[in-house]
Amino acid sequence: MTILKESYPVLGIECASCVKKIESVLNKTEGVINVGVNFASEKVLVEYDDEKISLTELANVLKKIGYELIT
Ligand SMILES: [Cu+2]
Repeated sequence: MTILKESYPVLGIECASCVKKIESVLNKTEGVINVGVNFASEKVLVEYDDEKISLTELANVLKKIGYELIT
């Protein structure tokens, strides 16, 4: 497996509950190992197994809950 750890900007983060929501949804997503959302910089640091989930799939997970991952 290939573990990637990358930081991406996310559009739509407006408050602390957005941060919690993104973290909890991504933490439950198969292939995601670790997630950290930085509210001030509106970025998500995500560590994931790229054989289990692609960046496109990660972006789709966020899209479904109303956020846009900029890749
Ligand atoms: Cu919010």
